[in-house]
Amino acid sequence: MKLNEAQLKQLQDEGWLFLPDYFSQEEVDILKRESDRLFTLKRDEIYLEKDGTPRSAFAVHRYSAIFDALGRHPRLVEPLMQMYGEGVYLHQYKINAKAKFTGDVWQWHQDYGNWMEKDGMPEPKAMNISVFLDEVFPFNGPLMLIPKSHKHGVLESNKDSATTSFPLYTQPEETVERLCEEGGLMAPTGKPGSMLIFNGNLVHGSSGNITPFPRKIVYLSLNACSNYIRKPTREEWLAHQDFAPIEMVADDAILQFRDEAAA
Ligand SMILES: O=C(O)CCC(=O)C(=O)O
Repeated sequence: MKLNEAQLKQLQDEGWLFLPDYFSQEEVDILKRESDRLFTLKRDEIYLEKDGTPRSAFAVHRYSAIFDALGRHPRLVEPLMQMYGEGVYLHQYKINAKAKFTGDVWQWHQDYGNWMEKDGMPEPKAMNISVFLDEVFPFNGPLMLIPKSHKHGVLESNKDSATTSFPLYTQPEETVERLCEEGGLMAPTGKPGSMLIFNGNLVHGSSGNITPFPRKIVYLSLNACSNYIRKPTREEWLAHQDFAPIEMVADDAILQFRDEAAA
């Protein structure tokens, strides 16, 4: 799937693009069921909240054929190839599960600042493309984005790295305040199957979830192949080192798993 001129302009100017109903309910049901299964596994790539509820499952293409297919899906891969004019590879791939009642915050940060400093990514030629697995409401810890903040490039960050998740360089409160005065703040909400793309330099974060509505989002961080990381310092599941261009699957690839998902 290719983006049209207006969508490309929105991404360039605002740093994000939201497309509701991008995957069908049947596709989402297959993905959701599989994500529930993955969070029962005990693996180093699966992180839990303090109380043991699911937090993030990284590198899901390595242990799930269904998520491998999603990571090669043309509706996710083609827009990024279109933007960069070359093949892209998976830099990071995760499902973030913000559990009902206890789902914790993600501090304000820029992804590219982390990819540059921790992984040695030369240029901001990488973006996040995500799919909602649950309905995202204004109240169950939606991802919040500061529009236009990507235009500032890599911002000075807090280097202490301690967060409620894996170590990340975060943004100081005064920077967030200034950027929000300039660009406002928005949180895309919508049905399962909605898709969100956002620039690697866009400042984002999310608050806790004290509602009875869980909020699972899948994130692919796709990097242009020529922009492969030069100095990886983190666990491989946080910054992959298979720099070969993604080989795409057919558009109906998720639906091929319908019988498996029903079993
Ligand atoms: O899922 C969220 O709310 C935020 C996730 C995020 O920013 C990250 O994993 O880098």
